[in-house]
Amino acid sequence: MVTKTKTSTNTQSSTKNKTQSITVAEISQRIEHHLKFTLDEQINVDQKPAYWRATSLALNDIIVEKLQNTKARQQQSEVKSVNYLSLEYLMGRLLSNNLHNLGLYTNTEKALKTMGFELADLCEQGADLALGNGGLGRLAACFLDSLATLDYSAMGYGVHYQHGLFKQSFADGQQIETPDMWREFGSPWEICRPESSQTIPLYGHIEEVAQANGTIKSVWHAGKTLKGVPWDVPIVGYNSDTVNALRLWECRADNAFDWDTFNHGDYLQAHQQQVAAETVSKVLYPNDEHEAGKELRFVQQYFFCACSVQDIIARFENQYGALAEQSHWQTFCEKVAIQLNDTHPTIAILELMRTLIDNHNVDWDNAWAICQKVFAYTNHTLLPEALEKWSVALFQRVLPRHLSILYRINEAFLNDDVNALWPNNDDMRARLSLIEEGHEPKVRMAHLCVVTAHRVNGVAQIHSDLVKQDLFPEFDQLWPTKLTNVTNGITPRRWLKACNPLLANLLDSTINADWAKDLNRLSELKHLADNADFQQQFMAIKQQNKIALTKEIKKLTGITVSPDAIFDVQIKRLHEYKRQHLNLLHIISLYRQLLANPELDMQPRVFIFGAKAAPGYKLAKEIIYATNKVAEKINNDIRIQDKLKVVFLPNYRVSLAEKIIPAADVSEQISTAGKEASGTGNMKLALNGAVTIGTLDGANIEIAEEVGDDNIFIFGLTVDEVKALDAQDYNSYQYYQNNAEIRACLDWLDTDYFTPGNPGELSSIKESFLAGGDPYKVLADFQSYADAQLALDKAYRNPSQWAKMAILNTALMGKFNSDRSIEDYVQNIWHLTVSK
Ligand code: OX2
Repeated sequence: MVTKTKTSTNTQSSTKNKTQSITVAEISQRIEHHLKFTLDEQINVDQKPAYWRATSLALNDIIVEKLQNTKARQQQSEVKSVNYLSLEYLMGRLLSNNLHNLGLYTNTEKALKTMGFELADLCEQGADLALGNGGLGRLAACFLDSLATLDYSAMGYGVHYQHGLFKQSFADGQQIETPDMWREFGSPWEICRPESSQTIPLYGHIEEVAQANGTIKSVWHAGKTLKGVPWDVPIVGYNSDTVNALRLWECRADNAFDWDTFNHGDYLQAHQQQVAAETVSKVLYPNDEHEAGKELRFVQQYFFCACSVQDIIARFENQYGALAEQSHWQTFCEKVAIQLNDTHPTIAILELMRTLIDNHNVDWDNAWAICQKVFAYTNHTLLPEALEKWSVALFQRVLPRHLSILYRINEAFLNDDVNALWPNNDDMRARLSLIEEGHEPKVRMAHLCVVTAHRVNGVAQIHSDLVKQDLFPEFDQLWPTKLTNVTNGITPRRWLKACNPLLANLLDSTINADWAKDLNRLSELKHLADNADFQQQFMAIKQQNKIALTKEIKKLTGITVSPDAIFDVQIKRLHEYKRQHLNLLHIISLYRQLLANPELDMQPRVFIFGAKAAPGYKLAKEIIYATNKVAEKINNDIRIQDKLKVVFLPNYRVSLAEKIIPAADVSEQISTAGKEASGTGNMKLALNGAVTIGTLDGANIEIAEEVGDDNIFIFGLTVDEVKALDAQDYNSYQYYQNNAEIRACLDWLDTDYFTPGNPGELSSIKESFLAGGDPYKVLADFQSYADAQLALDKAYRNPSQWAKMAILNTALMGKFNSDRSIEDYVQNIWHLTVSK
């Protein structure tokens, strides 16, 4: 194999210490330079946005240099690289994190002080990059951080949404959505790469053309083309030599095609084409774990996959020379891994097949072998409504060539693999087929992923077990080593070092190691868990963080809460399976008890919620409304003497999570067992010393294994018990009839107590539990949850017992470092080597 060109560099020596040695004066100079020459601002203008931008640009200069060095080094060492394909990235803000990861936070803080600014304050100016919905998108962001930190060569691929996840506000308790404008005035963190633009064909028809050698070749005549323009966001590793990139595709009209050929002279019509093309990357679909099956979403997914696959090939050819010979593709498999983050990027499989066969003349068997070696797939959910299926008719119209390839894959799969294990078994063929037959035939995207990928992983042990047992048992029989587990993780850089500086300082002075890289070192805190002095320091920090959050709550909602109360936090997307309404029901029950007995012996508690509901998810929005209405009543009821407060913080997002998590005492992880694949908020909260109240679901199980039964409050049905209830036809009415507390709370919702003058406004919640059948077993778990809450209240009132629990939670989260997850992927799936 001939290597094209090897860039000669002198970047072999480590640059990590170089950035750390950038002085305060140098940083000031760089900021002033951008104020003057990039932003045309007078120096010392008292203007936070300008200083935020200048600081970000100054930092970006340093980062881009490191990015270039990284690229040269990775090229030279010819290491394998992973391409992470994800429709979602919840990056949050970048300034503070990039500074921490480069070791420049303190010096920049000093530089800005001399200019009259607080760095922490300036960081608040940045918009969140909210290019995702929830856990799946945040996981992708944590993984990019870890890949760069561990010096792996990686490219994140995503969509450059003009509008990320909508902004949420409340009007009389109802959720209002407005567009997110994260780059209204541009973003200092992105670099446009016009030279890597892509032209993407779609629609049209296929022509079967006879070849000179007697074979038939399918030629796709596209009806339209789109242009993909890449924007790179640098991903800075923590205390490492590496800056990788997140490449986000923006969709534009393809001028050469639409503008000239078709619309010659018709300027306005051509402009329409432009507008239509731009809608493809205009908005992030705000559905979390629910697929709506809209054509625009399908085109968005395809556009993204096609741009990314073409770019992966172009980058490979750029380094190793044009992919002319068959043998060269062997190298491609050795150098390229592609990870599909859920089924959203599945079309990448068909796009690579198409490109290999149609554009590079690779024969079918070789093309298929390459795809099987390159692709791996992560499953994030068992919920049937989230498993993507696209109508065959839509596929046929938009991607006729891809559909014909899919049919051929299916034929080979059914006739060879399925038939070998289950000969002439029509039932099994129908069950496993890539096509779901019926009134409207559909393509099962997850089946295509499993059939192609060399590894399929779930995201927590129990979830991966259920993927094998319940979701894909036949696939597991067919390929016993394909299905595997990689337990999720979170980056301790953002989720402790940057967001909780007080605790980070305590850890720095207690642990003689870079715990933010080697999180297992936190286990050294174990022997201090009983130490009165350490307990006092640890809890004093929690108290300070609570005071800070108290101020934020006041600012955002006007509600006054006491930092002496238990801060009980449930922050995640709003979904029935996550059971915010179980939490609400318990709050209503506590309120009832307090009204009956205002002297009730309990620690005052503030229940804090943060959650966005998908705009089309009616019941989720009703749960938000109900929580806000119950909160309004409780917060203004002087009879209960501030023992109970309920706060629903608007516009929950990464940057708000960073303020809530350090202040949390209690972490609510209360999904119905078997429904939450992993959860990652549970890990962030525990790492910051919150004690979990949770079900035996997702990663809660592994958190419980790490911290031990004494340091977590587990309640509720197990997965097997949930299944047993379903098998015997779960009857939620029984719980309503037999449990007086449940009955009283639900009946209360029918009155106008919480919605004066408007009885019945909250009845839909009660109805979902009764007539609706309570699909997520809220009533079945209620008593067990209330009992666990009582035990938790008691534990909190023993300060040294609680402090010990909190410390042990922080101490024992080492496993949930996303660096560990990445090393698992590297060992079992990607087989990368470090580029040093
Ligand atoms: C989420 C899962 O619901 C959550 O349990 C998991 O922690 C997260 O992905 C990261 O793995 N959309 N979001 C998810 O799954 C899907 C589909």
